Amino acid sequence: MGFLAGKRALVVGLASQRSIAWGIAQAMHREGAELAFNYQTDKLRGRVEKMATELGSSIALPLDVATDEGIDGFFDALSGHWDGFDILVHSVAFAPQDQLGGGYLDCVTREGFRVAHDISSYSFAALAKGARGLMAGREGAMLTLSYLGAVRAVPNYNVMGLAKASLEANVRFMAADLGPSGTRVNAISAGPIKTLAAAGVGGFRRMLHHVEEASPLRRNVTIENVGNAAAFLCSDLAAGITGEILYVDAGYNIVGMHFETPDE
Ligand code: NAD
Ligand code: 0WE
Repeated sequence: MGFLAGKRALVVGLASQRSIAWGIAQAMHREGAELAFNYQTDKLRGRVEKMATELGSSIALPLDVATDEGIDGFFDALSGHWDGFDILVHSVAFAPQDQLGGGYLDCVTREGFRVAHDISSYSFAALAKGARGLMAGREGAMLTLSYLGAVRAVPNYNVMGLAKASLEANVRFMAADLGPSGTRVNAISAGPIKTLAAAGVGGFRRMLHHVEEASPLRRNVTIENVGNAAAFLCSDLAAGITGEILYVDAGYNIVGMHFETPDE
């Protein structure tokens, strides 16, 4: 029996077969969880419904996290399918394109800052507010996805780094708030992976190459690597872990300096 047998997981942020959310959903399905999904736009509906079906789920509902009405309507609709659930996965980030290429101060604007923080950080708390009732009284878990730019200055990541720093603080405040109700809250800080969100980013291939050279494991991570860690963190195997940021990055974040090994 899988280590998520009997658990229901809502996965927010599935867009394609390359999505980190897809790696997470596959691992959770393999371990016996029942799944529900959202799709952000009507354009994504068909694709998300098909992927849901592949994992034995018939629940795919519209949700754009930009408005409270959207979030309220989503949980109303979800409660027609489920009387409660155990796991919330938040795999959502967005900043306007003009925020992500060039020097930080040249790029950052009041509106860019607002949107990045709203969609990439506040939305996690907003979903938790909506999910709270349905998740209460269980040994539940919430999980979000962060990136190293939260704690280091990474070229071009710019205001998204500030939004991820806010998201990581959100994890700690939510963990402290929800712990007494039995809900754990954690994040995975993933290494770079070529997904749709990474597709529009200039120089992404160079970043992947750099991680391959400099990380202790001398490789990039996969959505399967992230998915397995996510399934663990959201399972009772991780019952003692909350408020944590777990790096799934082939060890890249621990390196202070790197020399080529002789055969490289
Ligand atoms: P992705 O494009 O597959 O997923 C991003 C998702 O965000 C999409 O499903 C999109 O629909 C959703 N989204 C954006 N704005 C939304 C809104 N207003 N309402 C609802 N949904 C919205 O890309 P991904 O790389 O799988 O990203 C998932 C998460 O992983 C993000 O938080 C990202 O910051 C994080 N992350 C990605 C990487 C990477 O290199 N790909 C590394 C570390 C962390
Ligand atoms: O969090 C992310 C990507 C988030 C993201 C990506 C886009 C591209 C398209 C947020 N908003 C947008 N808006 C768009 O219009 N990652 C961790 C992947 C990523 O993105 C980078 C990176 C890495 C890594 C951008 C610059 C530098 C590094």
